[in-house]
Amino acid sequence: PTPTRLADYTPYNFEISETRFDFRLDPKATRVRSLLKMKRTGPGPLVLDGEAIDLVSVEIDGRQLKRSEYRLTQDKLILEETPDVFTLNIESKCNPSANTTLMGLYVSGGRFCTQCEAEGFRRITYFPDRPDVMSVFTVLIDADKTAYPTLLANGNKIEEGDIDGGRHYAVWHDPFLKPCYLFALVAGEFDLLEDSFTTMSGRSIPLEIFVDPGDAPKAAYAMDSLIRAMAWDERAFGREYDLDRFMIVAVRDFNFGAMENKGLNIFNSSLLLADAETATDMNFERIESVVAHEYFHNWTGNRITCRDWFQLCLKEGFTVFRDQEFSADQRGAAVQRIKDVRALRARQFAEDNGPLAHPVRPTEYLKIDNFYTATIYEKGAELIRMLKAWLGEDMFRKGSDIYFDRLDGTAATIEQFLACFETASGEDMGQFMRWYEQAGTPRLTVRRRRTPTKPVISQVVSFKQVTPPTPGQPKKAAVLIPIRWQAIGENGPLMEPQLTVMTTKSTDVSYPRFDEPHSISVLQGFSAPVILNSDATTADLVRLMGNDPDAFNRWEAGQTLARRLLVDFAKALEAGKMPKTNPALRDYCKALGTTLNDPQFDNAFKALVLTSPSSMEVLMEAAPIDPIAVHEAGQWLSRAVADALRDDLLVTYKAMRDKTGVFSPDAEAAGRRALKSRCLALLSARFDPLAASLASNQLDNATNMTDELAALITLSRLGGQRVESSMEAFFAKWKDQPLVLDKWFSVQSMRDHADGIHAITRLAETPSYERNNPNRVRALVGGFSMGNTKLFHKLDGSGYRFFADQVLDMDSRNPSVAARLLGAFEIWRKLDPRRQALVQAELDRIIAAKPSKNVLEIAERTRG
Ligand code: B3K
Ligand code: ZN
Repeated sequence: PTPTRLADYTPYNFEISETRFDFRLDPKATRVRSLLKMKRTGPGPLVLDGEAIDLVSVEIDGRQLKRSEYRLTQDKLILEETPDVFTLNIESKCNPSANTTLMGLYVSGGRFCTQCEAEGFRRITYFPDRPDVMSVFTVLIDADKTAYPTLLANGNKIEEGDIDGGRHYAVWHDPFLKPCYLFALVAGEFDLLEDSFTTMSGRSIPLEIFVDPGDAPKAAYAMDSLIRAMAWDERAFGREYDLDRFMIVAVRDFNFGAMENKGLNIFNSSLLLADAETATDMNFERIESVVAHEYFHNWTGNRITCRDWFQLCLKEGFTVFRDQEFSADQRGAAVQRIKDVRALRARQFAEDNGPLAHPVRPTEYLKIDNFYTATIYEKGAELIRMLKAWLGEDMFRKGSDIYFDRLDGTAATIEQFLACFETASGEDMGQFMRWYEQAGTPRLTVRRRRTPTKPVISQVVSFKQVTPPTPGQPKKAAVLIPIRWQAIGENGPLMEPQLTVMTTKSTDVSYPRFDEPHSISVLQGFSAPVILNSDATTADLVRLMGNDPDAFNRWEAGQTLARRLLVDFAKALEAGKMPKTNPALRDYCKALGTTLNDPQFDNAFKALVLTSPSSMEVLMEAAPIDPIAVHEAGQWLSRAVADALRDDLLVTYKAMRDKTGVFSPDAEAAGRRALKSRCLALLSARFDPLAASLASNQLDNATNMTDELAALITLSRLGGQRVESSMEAFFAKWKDQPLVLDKWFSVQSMRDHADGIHAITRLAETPSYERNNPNRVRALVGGFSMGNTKLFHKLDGSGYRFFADQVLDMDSRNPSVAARLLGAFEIWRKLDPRRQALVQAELDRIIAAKPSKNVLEIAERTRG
């Protein structure tokens, strides 16, 4: 297969001034008629995309074309000759009930829904399926009235009525120009949750969330989040909602989280439905941020869209940045930043330092579905954050205002985006653009130069940057790195925070002499997405943990200490030695205790300080290494912390118990539960009866899913008698709640079962395992590959084999989900040689099985 290349971009040779679709819905044979008013803007044939659909007829200006007048290939409809201005009518058929790819029009739980981004519209009817072809859509839906009482599409409903044969219809009109990837259609029986929002100009917008019958109360938190997001976007970016209504629909079968279709967002029900009994605090948090994310796309994505899919980060990076800022505003900036950076390190750094590394704006792809990556989303968001750090708050806002003003109604590029900030600030964006073009995580080394006189005083901080080679990019140039830093003494900061904008490979900055011992807090707030290599000593890091006014770096200092310990432990364990207690470990535990007992810090922050770096971070730093040694190093560190702080952890655990008896999903209450769970998890690392009895009690008395699941996970780690019966009881209690059953599958998939892979295989064979449902498959196969270190990486290769089988099995039905699962192999070069050989064999087997383009692209790039 030949890749699509950014360098080959050419504008489409037609404009579509009007687009009408007429859907006659039938699960097995849906008929789609289109009417397109075409105007030629360039030479060449008319080429339309179409995939897995049947063409019935083509007409130009009312005349049906003979078979010899058009060409039909696997995925194109080509008309060599057309007038310059004409009306095109096409009729086609598709089979939504047989569509297991969940792209295009499909059926979920007896309801019709669509997913068109990136290239799903071509599975609905023949059309130029590319984001730079924008048009005004009018959509008529006609369906059986009893089975499909609700008929929805984008925009405003302009007509509805009954037709013969028990059918009815609705006509929807979206006045805003949009590409077809933002098209949506939904039909079925739903319950409705309604509210409204009054915009900054005083328009009252009805808000409607459509869910499966009975689920309406579970949409309350999503509604509340939506209203807060709408108000925030007005405040923070001056963005007002534009249509007359805003709708969200929840569906159970969905390839990813959610989709920002104009005026009609479609959500995976796992990111929309929540209540205390069935959802964890993490679920609530994700719902808040994804509801906001999709809503924010209305301006960053819909009003201004992407010229081509290489510009995906234009909408995704900016929108992730916006949702992160929203969450920071709602839940506390430091805690939010820490969580975002943890995720960035575990996922994006792993991607950027492995075989799948690609620039934030890639230059070629086989399947664009494979590029909805942590790099495009999360690193893309980091670039916007750096832009803001560099230009300052006011210039950043000025630039974004120019962007919304200048490019509204267009399909834009990264260059056009940056030009707005250039206009606002007068700064040259040339070097900043490298961040979009160069893959790989820059290494930033910081060294203090000390004067030879006593007392030892640093006057100069030297920074050096290097970006290692990535596939296809051997040489890297220096990037612009905004570095926030500050000197910190025994009693707090000795100077104002500084911003150094580094533009060269190395730079020195000096600061006044201080006569007291001090440390340098570098990259405050994580001001750039780089890997920091610092010469900070244990004493420096302990000082920063206690005194850095930047809460992020207080946390970061603890992480750096822990990371060093974990790397040492992992290497020792791999060599068959027991890790040794050492002064650094004692200092680390002591500093954790100080933070834990300091009343000025909030509980959510303390929970994060007590969480050590992810195994992924340690694996990357210690590579190549036995992943089980990394896993055990983590357990070993937890145990050391728990031994040192046992009493404090127990006191805190008890103090964090809820005394109100009323569940609230807010940040404060969630922070208490997070700290409580963290204490329980640490205590359980001692494998003593205390933790087991705490967990058992918590499980028996839990009144919310956060506590219930935390207890279940703790028991499942402890093993022993209670696990099997608890797992069975949990299953029996929740078997009718699919979102909770997903949690059960994921806990099961991560257990270190006594009979190894057989237990996992059995799970995949239980009747409640739905092989066509992405949430269920992600719970089992994703949970296993990302969360079951011992069984996935077992040296007999059984884990890798099972995983590859599951990927291939899924690929036969749903290539985009299968390809995403396969991402679990991206770290294979970081493993020890024996495991590398095992994974390589599985990758070869996958490639030899002639998989879908999606899986082939990931397998081949991973294989290298
Ligand atoms: N834009 C969609 C993602 C579509 C993924 C297509 N493979 C959701 C989002 O980022 O908001
Ligand atoms: Zn998005």
